[in-house]
Amino acid sequence: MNATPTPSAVREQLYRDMNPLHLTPLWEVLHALVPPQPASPCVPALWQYERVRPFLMRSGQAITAEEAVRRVLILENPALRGQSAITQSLYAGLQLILPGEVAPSHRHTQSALRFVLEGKGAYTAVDGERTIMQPGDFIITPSWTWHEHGNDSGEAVVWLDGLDIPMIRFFDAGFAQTSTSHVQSVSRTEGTSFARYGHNMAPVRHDAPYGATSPLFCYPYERSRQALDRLMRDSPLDAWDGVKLRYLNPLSGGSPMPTMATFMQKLPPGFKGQGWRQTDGAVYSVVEGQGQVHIEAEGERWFFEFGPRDHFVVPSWHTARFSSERGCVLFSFSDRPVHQALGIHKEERLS
Ligand code: 1HN
Repeated sequence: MNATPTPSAVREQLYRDMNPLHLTPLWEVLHALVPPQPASPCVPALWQYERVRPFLMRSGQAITAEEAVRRVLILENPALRGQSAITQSLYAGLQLILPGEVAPSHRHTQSALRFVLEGKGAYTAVDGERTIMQPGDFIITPSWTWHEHGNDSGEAVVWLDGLDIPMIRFFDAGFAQTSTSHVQSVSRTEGTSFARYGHNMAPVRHDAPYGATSPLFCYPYERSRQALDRLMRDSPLDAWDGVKLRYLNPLSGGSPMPTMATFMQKLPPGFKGQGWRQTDGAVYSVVEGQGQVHIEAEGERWFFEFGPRDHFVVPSWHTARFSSERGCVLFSFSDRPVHQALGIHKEERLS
């Protein structure tokens, strides 16, 4: 006589028998699919510029910008190696262009931001208009616009690229084209987009030339820095963020790109911030000064000391708090606009 099979044997047999039909029981994975709170596979990480820079310069000897198309070292989340991702939805990399080089013209559905780290005088051309890059400038490449970079200056120029690559990959919506001409012809003088949209004014009969993306290609550091300095002097300090502003699409009041929000903040000397967590994982680029970030999630802790041009990532729903003895300025970007569009953005501020 056969003994009645145990429930677990019945189940194992069921799983084995239906496996060829590509069927999987939900009850084995349900809790992982809808966790009680976000459980990001990403980990916090820091890239110190002084340790990264030598490899960036070596890449300058190993390959030309032209051959590489884009000479970039990708900042990969240590928990997502091989995926070209710094969070599940965002890509970040450091791009080098040497004097005389051109990174040839192409376009893609992925949106890109640049944040200039080192050197000045390189340009990025978008849609027939060049923008000369200065350290601290935040520059946009809207989805599906022709863009190339060049360097007519005498110095190496390095910037942070932030793209929505993993997000577009998730939607299987990536398209790209290489231009037949390396360098697009200039059709507008430099500063045209800034004159049209950069002064809290807009052309009377304008449309939105780049859809949901800001028509302003460059947000100069000088302007952002002035605003932060002024607010630091005579406005109350936020206990979590110091003084923090978000960059705007002047035509909509929303984020500069539909997939990525960008921010700049200043922490005063002696700042000891409170902790917060939010669902949008964020990438930080240190502009000036020094500071520390404490990060905590699920009983694990991280502590990073950062200085100019260092980069770090705070993944979704990790509690972070800043402190700074001497003060600092931080640029950051995240996928917040997508969370907001989906109605799933959450933030908690601890006190
Ligand atoms: C890209 O087009 C740029 O235009 C930078 O500078 C990084 C990473 C992946 C795909 C396209 C650029 C990129 C990229």
